[in-house]
Amino acid sequence: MKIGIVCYPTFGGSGVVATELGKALAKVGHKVHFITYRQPTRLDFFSENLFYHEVDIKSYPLFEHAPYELALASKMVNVVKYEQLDLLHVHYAIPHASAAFMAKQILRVQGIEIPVVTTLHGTDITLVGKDPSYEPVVTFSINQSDGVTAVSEDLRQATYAHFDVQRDIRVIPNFIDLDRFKKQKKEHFKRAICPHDEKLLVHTSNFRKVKRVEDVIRVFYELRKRIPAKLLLVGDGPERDRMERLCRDLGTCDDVRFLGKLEAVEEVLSVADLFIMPSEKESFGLAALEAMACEVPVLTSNAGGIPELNIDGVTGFACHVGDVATMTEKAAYMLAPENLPRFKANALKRAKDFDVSNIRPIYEAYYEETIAKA
Ligand code: GMT
Repeated sequence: MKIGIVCYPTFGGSGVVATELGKALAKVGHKVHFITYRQPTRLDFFSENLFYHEVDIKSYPLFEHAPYELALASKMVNVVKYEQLDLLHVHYAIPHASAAFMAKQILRVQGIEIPVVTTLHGTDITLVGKDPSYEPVVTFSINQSDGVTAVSEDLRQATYAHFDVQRDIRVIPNFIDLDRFKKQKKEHFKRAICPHDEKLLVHTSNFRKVKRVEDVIRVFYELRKRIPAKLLLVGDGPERDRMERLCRDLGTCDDVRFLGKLEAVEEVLSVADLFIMPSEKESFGLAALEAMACEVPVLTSNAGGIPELNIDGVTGFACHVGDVATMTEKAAYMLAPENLPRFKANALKRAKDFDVSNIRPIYEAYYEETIAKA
């Protein structure tokens, strides 16, 4: 197939899933055309089956905000027409699904039918999409898509709860490339961070409020009173300054390191004993899956679709949002020498269910089904 993929090219989970899916499809012979405003972060190599089309966003003094959606729709029209695409797969509803609808209408007038699949990722539904400033367009463009997928059953239900959507929504979960995300031998790195054999906790996120990084630091603060431990925080975002201040106030600076944005996150995960993700909302929790693939058990909240990934008491624990006391208890329990090996093994076993080789064929089958119906 010739597939167009539209996504945010940044570090965010939806962009990562879109890029990794495109790479996996290209590997088995599909021609994949990425249409984005910047080269996707994980697409920095050459492959005969991968193509990248940059959206030109023309600025003009009259525009306070350049009309990205129009530029994107125009680029979609041209790529579909000249590359003779079979299908457009847009990731994250805003504004990709409505831009795809516009492109579809323009192409129809020219006698070209292009099926559109929209994948809902999370905040496009649970946070931004349901805001009245976007809701009517999101509802309309989901209903106008030829196929709609959500990354968890919880997100599927949330979509029906918040929007007047009549379409069937197929659940296709996030996935992981186990060739890349696997425990690597990095003992020297572990010794440098934890010279006295302290337990190492890791958190990765975009440091937005919804990630509740404060809970990460508070759990760590409480845990450290009970066992020697260190904390690594990977990523950056609006909450980082406040979190650095919190660490100073709590006096944990010597044991906490902010690493900023890091591409090779699997290297850090390879030395972690526990991954922590106490999010307020999380449609799936790709970052937790990345940790599990590196044999790291996960301490999470039970928000959104997380419990569909993290099996409570088996691969980690999924606690109520904001329940720092229980999270601390569970962290101490998992890190105990008699428990940790079991949780690590379970985390890896569960991650294998989400290997890209299991999930890619589900997308391929869904594309074929959508093309046949359109
Ligand atoms: O987590 C974020 O803030 C980024 C966001 C995105 O769309 O880039 O992630 C969402 O999509 C990921 C991939 O499908 C999911 O694994 C994340 O759980 C989801 N985030 C939220 O729902 C908050």
